Amino acid sequence: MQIKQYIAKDIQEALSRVKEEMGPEAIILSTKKIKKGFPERGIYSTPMVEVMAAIDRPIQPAGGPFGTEPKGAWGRTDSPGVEEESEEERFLRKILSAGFFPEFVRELAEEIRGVRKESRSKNLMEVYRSLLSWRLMESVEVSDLSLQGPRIWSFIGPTGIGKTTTMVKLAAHFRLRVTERVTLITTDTYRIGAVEQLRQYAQILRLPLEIAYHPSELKQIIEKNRRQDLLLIDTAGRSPHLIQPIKELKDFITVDPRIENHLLLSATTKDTDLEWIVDRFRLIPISSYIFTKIDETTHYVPMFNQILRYKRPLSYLTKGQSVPDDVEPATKPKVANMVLSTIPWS
Ligand SMILES: Nc1nc2c(ncn2[C@@H]2O[C@H](COP(=O)(O)OP(=O)(O)OP(=O)(O)O)[C@@H](O)[C@H]2O)c(=O)[nH]1
Ligand SMILES: [Mg+2]
Repeated sequence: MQIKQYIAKDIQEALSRVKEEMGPEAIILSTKKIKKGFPERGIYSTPMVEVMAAIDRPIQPAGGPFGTEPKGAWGRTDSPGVEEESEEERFLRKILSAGFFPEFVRELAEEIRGVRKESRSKNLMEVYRSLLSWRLMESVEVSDLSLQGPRIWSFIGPTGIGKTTTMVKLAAHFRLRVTERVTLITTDTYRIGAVEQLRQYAQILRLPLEIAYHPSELKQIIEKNRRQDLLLIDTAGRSPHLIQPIKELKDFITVDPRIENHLLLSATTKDTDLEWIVDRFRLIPISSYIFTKIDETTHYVPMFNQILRYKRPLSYLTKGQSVPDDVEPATKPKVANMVLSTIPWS
C-alpha cells in the first residue's frame, strides 16, 4: 500500500494527478485546503489543496507541474524505481489494508508524524502500535452495566443474531451472581417455538417469564414488575430489508422511556452491511451495541468501524453458544486487543 500527498492549485487538478499516477482504483483518504509557500520563488501563503490518496501497489513516479510532493513518509518522488519503505509507511499500509476508516487512518498518520519527530525510540513500529492501541481505546465507549436502580434492557436486531441466547446468558449471570429479582419478558410471539424455548430456560433458572402480545401488555408487565432489579425483554428478529416490522418493534419498546435497547450485531457481518443494518435500526433509540459471534471471526475492524461510524457504547461481547459462560462485558483494553490482533504485524 502506497500513500501519497498531492498538493495542487485546486481539487480538480489534484484529483487528475491522482488519477494519472495511481489510476482509477486509487482511494482518496482526505482532502483539505492548505496554504503553501515557495520562498525560493518569492511566493508565500498561496491557497492550495492537499489530497491524500492510497493505492495497493507501487506508484510510478511522475513530476507534477508544481513538483511539490514531499520526501519521506507520504511517498517519495526524488528517485525512480522501487524504494525502501519507511517504518511509518509500513505501519500505515498495514492498518489501511486492515480496512480501517480512511479518516481514522488520516488522523493517526498526523499523530504519527508528530511522534516520529519526537521519539528517540529505535523501535518506531512498537511506538506506532502503542499509539494505535491508545487511539482504539479512546474511540470505544463502554456501557455502565451496574444494577443501581431497576434496569430494563431489550435485545433487538436482525434474525438469528443471538438475541435470545444472549438474554438468557445474562439472565443466568445476574440470577446466579447478582440478584434473584430478574424477570424475563418476551415479545417474540412471531416465531414458532420461541416462547417455548424461553419458557424452558426460565424454568431451569427459576425465573418468571412474561409474554407481551401487544405494546399495551408490555407496559402493564413493566409496571407489575417495578420492584424487580432487572427486566430483560426478548424481541423477534427483524430483517433490515423491511421497515414495517422495525416500526412495529419500535411500538413495543418505546412504551416506557426507561427501556434501554441493546442492538445486537454479529462480528462476522461485513462492514457495509453493518452500516446498513444500523441505519435501519436507528429508527429505534439505540442505547448500546452488543457484538455476538466474536468466536466466528478473527477480523474485528468492521466492528470497530461501526462503533466509530455511529457512536454508541459497547455493552457486551458474546463468544460462543454456551449458556451462561460465553458472554463478557466489553472493556476498552479487550476491544483494543481484539482489533490489534486482526492486523498481521510480521
Ligand atoms: N458461535 C456463536 N453462536 C452463537 C452466539 N450467540 C448465539 N449463537 C447461536 O446462534 C443461533 C441463533 O441464536 P438465537 O439466540 O436463537 O438468535 P436470535 O437472534 O434470538 O434469533 P431469532 O429470534 O430467530 O431472530 C443459535 O444457534 C445460538 O446458539 C455466539 O456468540 N457465538
Ligand atoms: Mg430469538
